[in-house]
Amino acid sequence: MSSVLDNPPAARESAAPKTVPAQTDGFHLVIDALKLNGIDTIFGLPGIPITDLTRLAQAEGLRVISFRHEQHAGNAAAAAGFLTQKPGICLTVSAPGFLNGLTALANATTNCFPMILISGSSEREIVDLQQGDYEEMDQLAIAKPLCKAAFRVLHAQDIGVGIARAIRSALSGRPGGVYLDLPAKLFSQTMDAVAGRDSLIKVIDPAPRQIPAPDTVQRALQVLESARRPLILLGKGAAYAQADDEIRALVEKTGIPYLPMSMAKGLLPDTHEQSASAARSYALAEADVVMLVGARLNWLLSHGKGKTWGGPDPVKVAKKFIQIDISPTEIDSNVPIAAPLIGDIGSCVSALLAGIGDHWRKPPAEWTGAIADRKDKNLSKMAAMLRQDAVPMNFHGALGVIRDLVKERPDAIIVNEGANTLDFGRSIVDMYQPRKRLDCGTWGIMGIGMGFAVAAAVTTGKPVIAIEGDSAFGFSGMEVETICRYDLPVCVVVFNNNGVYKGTDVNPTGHADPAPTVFVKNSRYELLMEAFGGKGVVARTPAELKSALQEAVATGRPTLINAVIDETAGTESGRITSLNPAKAAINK
Ligand code: ADP
Ligand code: TPW
Repeated sequence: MSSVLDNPPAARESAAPKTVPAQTDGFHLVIDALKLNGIDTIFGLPGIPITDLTRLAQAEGLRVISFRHEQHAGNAAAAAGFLTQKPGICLTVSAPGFLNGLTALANATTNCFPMILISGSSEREIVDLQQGDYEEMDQLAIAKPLCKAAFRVLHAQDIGVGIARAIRSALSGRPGGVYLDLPAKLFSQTMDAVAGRDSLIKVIDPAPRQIPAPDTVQRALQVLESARRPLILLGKGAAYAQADDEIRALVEKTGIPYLPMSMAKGLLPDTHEQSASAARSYALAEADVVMLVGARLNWLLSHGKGKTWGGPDPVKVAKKFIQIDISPTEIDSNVPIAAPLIGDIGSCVSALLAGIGDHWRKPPAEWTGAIADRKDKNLSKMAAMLRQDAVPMNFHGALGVIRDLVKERPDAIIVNEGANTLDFGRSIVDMYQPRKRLDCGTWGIMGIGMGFAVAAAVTTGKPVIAIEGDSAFGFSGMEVETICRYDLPVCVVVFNNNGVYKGTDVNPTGHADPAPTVFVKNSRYELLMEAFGGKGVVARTPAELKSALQEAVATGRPTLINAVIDETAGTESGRITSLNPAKAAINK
C-alpha cells in the first residue's frame, strides 16, 4: 500500500496498472490529506492504535517529533500553530494519551492558537455499550466543550472531509483547538486508491480576510481623533496575524504611544521611542482612548476596570475603547466598547491607515512627553538594578545577562514560564522581532516550557532560550531527552531558587515533611541534560551565566544551565499576589 500522492494524476492516468496502487487505506489517507494541506510536522507519542501512523508518516516524508508525554506534544503543536498560521498537529493514543493531550488543546483554544489534536480511539460499538474496551472512553463527547470544534471519522472515504473540516475550523475566524477522533478500525479500512485520492480536499483560503465595514472604520477613526491621550495596546492576536508592517506603520504614522502584551513584544522593537512599556501603569491609568489590537480585556488587563485603568468606579472609568478583533462576540465582554472594528487585523489596520490622511494630528506633546519622562525615570532605576552583580544571583542579575544576549541575537526565541521568573523576564528582556516570545499565555499555565521550546526550534531552526522557574521547569523537564534526541538548539536556563516562588518556607509543625512550596535544596538540574548527552552547566554568577549562554547559542548544542538564584529572592505569586486569597486578605 502506498501513498496516492506518489503518482501525480497525469502519471496515474497513463501508467501501467501495476505502478498504480490499486488500493489505499486509512493510514495513508490521513497522511495524504495532511500533506495535501501543507502540513509537514506531527508532534505526538506512539502507541495503540496510532504507532503505525507515526511510522508511516515518517516514511512518507512528514517530520514526526515524538515526545515523552502528550501534554508537551500538544503544547508544541499549539506553539507551532501560533508561529506558522498552520494548525499544529498533535497525535495521541486513546483515553489516557488523549486526556494528556486535552489540557494542551484547551490551552490552545484559550490562547487562540490553531491546533488539531488527533487521537486514536477504541471501537465505537464497544465504547457506546460501555462493554469495557481497551482504553475505552467517549473521547469526542469529552473533547467537545474544551475546544472550538470536534469531529469523528468512521469511514475511510470521509477522512479527507474530516481533515478539511478540522483545518478550516482551527484557522478561520478566531483560531483555536480542534479535536479529530479516529477510531482504530478506520486505519486499516481500504478503498480504491483513485477514489481515495479524489476524496481528499485541499482547503482553499482557510482563514479568509475579513474586511471591516467602512462605517466601523470611520467610527474608530473619529474616536481615535477625539483623543487627547491615546494609547494602542497590542496583544498576541496582533502577533499571530503577521500584519507586522501594517501595525508598525499605524503606530508610527499616528505617533500614538503603544503597549505590547507579553507575546506581542517585538512587533515593534521594545526600544522603540513610542513604546510605553516602562511607563505602563501611568499610560493605562491616564489614557483617554485605548485601541485594543488583538488583545482581550480579560484578567491580564484587569477587565478594563478599576485602579489599573484610573478607576475606582469601573463603569465611570473615563475612557473610550476601540477594539480590533476577528471575533464579534468579544466586544463588550467586560466594559462598553465605543468603536468595535470587526475583521482580521491586517485588513482593519490597513483600512485605518487608508483613512488617516495627511491632516492627522499626532497626540499632544504633554501626553507623549509625560510618558517619556516616566519612562526615563523607570528605565534608569531598572538600569541600576541590572548593574548589580549580587552573588547568589537575584532575578535582575540573571535576567540582565539574557537581556544582553537577546540584544546581540534578536533572532533567538525566548520561552518563559514561572512566577517571578516570568514577571521579571517579561519586563527585563527586551524583544526586537515579532513572535520571538512564547510564554504562559492567557491561563498563566505552568508546563508549556519544553513543548513550546521544541516547537520553536523545529519550526524556525533559530536558537531557543527557555527561561524557566525551577517549579515551572519540573512540569515538562523530561522533554530534555526529546531536545537531545532531535539535537535541537535549545538552551534551558533553570532559575533555581529551591522552590515554588522561593525556597524559604518552613513546615510550621516542626514535622520532617518539607513545606509545600519548597524543593530539594541545591538540586543539580544540569545533570538531567547530561543524562541524555547534552551539556549541563552550573552558573553561580552573572559572568558564569553569560559565558555558558553565549556558548550554548553559538554552538546550538542542547544545554541546561542551572542558574543558582538567591532562595530569598522573589515574591509569592510574582506580580499577581492580589489573586491569592489568603495573601490578599493579609495584605489588606
Ligand atoms: P493578549 O493575551 O496578548 O492580550 P489575547 O489572547 O487576550 O491577547 O487576545 C487575542 C485576540 O486576538 C482574541 O480576541 C482573538 O479573537 C484575536 N485575534 C486572533 N487572531 C486575529 C486576527 N487574525 N485578526 C483579528 N483578531 C484576531
Ligand atoms: C498547571 C500555579 C503558578 S506559578 C508556579 C505555580 C506552581 C511556579 C512558580 O515557581 P517557579 O518560579 O516556577 O519556581 P519563581 O520564579 O517564582 O521561582 N499548575 C499549573 N499552572 C499553574 N499556574 C500553577 C500550577 C503556579
